[in-house]
Amino acid sequence: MQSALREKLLEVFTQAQGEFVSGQKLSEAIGCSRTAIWKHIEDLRKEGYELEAVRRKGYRIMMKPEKVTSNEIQLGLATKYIGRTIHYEETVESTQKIAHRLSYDNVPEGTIVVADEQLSGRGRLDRTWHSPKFSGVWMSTILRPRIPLGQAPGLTLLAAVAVAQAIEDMTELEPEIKWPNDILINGKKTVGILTEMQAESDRINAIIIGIGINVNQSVEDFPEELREKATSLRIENGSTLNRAELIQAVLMKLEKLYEQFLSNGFYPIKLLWEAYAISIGKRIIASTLRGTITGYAKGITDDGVLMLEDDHGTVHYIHSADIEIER
Ligand code: BTX
Repeated sequence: MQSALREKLLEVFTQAQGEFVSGQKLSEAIGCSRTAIWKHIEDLRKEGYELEAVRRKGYRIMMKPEKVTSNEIQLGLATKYIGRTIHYEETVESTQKIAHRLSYDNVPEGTIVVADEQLSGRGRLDRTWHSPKFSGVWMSTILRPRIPLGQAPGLTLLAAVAVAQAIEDMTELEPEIKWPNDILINGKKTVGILTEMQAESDRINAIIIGIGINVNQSVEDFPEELREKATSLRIENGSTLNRAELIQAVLMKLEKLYEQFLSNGFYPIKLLWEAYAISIGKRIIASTLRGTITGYAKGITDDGVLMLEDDHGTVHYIHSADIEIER
């Protein structure tokens, strides 16, 4: 929608203070047909505005979308460095992409990139991550740990624990983790985590943790092909959540676990992770870039690598795969 039209329309609704405005009045105020008004209303709905339409009365605004701007996130955020520098944009291609660029520009550790919408949110292996406007947490965090490369997988698992803990604190839900990076609620994918690394030879310059949380989407907000396997906190919890507060909770957990990781290694995090894990101790099918392996998921190593014992008793150490629990 042209932004001038959009602004005008919102202005009329704001002046009406929650009362109905007739289609006629709107079309006069904006200077376009009633059919065009209806189309603009639909566009506003897609942006997260809740508008009620009643025959003969017209339209009224019920709720404006809350944005997750830097101010909202920083107000009351009790972290030392994670989230102290925030790069916010309403709409981006991908927060990961921006975080990579900022990281090369040497922004401080703990800088986060947050958006209200991603046009090409990235999953693993160049898959896409559906990131509609105003309804989720789409965020990337830049960390600069001084650890050997081999310990990096632990950070993906650490991020999953941080998000699971934040969800537990803010809802009645019981998150479960499917190795390595999916958080499921009632068996459906609610969170995706993408960890990417900038390294030179064996020195880590940065680890960029991308977190996508489906927060306030309704079922219809998901594309058809995802409805069976994806869900949002709102769908499962029955109420909307304040996204800025959820981000704060995630950042606080993230910093606490990261500090623990830097001083005591991955082992304490591993224990926390195992308490949420649903894939360990089960027969699973792991699809890796080199092929599929079926077997028994024995556990994870002290660095966060999956140990899978195949039917010949050989243990495979899996760094990256999609796994499915065999039924
Ligand atoms: P993944 O490869 O494990 O998951 C991607 C797959 O999940 C897709 O192929 C699709 O089947 C499904 N999917 C896509 N969108 C959704 C969704 N909203 N909810 C549930 N399932 C979905 C997971 O990759 C890692 C995702 C990280 C996303 C964050 S958002 C902030 C940051 N910026 C960015 O571009 N990516 C990360």
